[in-house]
Amino acid sequence: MAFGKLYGLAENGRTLSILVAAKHNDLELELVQTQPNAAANTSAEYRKVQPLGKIPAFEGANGFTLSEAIAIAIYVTSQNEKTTLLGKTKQDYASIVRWMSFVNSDVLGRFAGWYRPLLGLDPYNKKTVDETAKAAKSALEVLEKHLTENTYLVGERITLADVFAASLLTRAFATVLDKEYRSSNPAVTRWFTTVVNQDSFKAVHQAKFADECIKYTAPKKEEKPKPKPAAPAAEEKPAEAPKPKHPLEALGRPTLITDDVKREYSNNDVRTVFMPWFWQNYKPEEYSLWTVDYKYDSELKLTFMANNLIGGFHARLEASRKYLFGCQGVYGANYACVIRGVFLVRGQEAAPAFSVGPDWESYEFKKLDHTSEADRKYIEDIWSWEAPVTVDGKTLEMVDGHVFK
Ligand SMILES: N[C@@H](CCC(=O)N[C@@H](CS)C(=O)NCC(=O)O)C(=O)O
Repeated sequence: MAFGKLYGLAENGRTLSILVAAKHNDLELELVQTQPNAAANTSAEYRKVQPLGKIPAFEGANGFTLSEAIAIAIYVTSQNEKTTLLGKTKQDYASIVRWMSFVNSDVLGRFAGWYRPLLGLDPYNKKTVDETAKAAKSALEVLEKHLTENTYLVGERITLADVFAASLLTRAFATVLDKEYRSSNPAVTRWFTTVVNQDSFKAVHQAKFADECIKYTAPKKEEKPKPKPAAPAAEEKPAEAPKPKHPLEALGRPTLITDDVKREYSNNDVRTVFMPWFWQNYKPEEYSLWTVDYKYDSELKLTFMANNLIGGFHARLEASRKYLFGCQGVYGANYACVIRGVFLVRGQEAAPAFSVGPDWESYEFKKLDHTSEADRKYIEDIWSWEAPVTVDGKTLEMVDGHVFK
């Protein structure tokens, strides 16, 4: 039987730290998927466990409840009397709490203020983001300095301080702490890499490292699907400068060219002309069809911000432009919206085309079956921008969207 329930999300740093600590001590926790959206987590029952409706929160099998990531992480870890994660001495223990508190209060918020606007999760203001980025890096200098002289945050072996701090930094390393940052901050990079490569950590989360800091892309004035497009670049147009080969180059030139699909889509009524044309010309041996849905809908706030998020995602897919066509839309209302989409993808896998975008793993890809009536209808609904989507039994109308062409 599980020791208790942990309300949160495995991808959320604060939740992750507790899951890793539990794994390290072979303690079973039941993860109750709870989105980090205090505005949505309003039930009186949840508020009894986490008064502000945030995550993480803990509810023991014995009825004991606890909020605050640090407290939960310590409580869960201390269930193993022999744990090494809480240090050897009272000074070790106090130092562990010191680093946990520092990262929870003075580091995580600054990084979130840097990457959240870039990811389109909060409004973007260049000056604020630049200042926050500086503040985030300067907070991390404290760790760089400490870890230049010490292997771990406290003592000579991994403690809860390391597990907790590294967990809270996973999204920063996956988005903004790029290669350049890592090469000029070797100590914090060496430490983070060591901690996330522990078996107990890897069993819960595979850390990612951004090659380049993600960039904010200003949303374009939205093109509705109907207007005539500028003629798309020819499929075989030679690159201006020598660029590294895209893995999908290996598939060769298809008989169905995405530029033709894009042109047909832009120039015709979607339901009555484009879709019949598409089904007639679709080559399942050359392409596949995928739903591309945002994984963290509950983090979405205002619908225009969700739409900016789609715009940024599409802009970051530039290197795969000739291998993709699709639409993604925002459905629902402010504080209750989702992102749903359908893409035509060169090849039979989604990853080679989408992984050029550093935020591609924020999306869930499910292959559609072009021979299934239901899937064909879904594709037509999403591409025509006309139909609502149903999520958890609720009908959500389309608000806005982007066409990737
Ligand atoms: N002091 C709390 C902060 C918890 C917190 O801010 N959680 C974030 C996710 S990491 C959240 O739930 N935010 C939702 C919101 O503010 O709407 C703790 O340390 O556990």
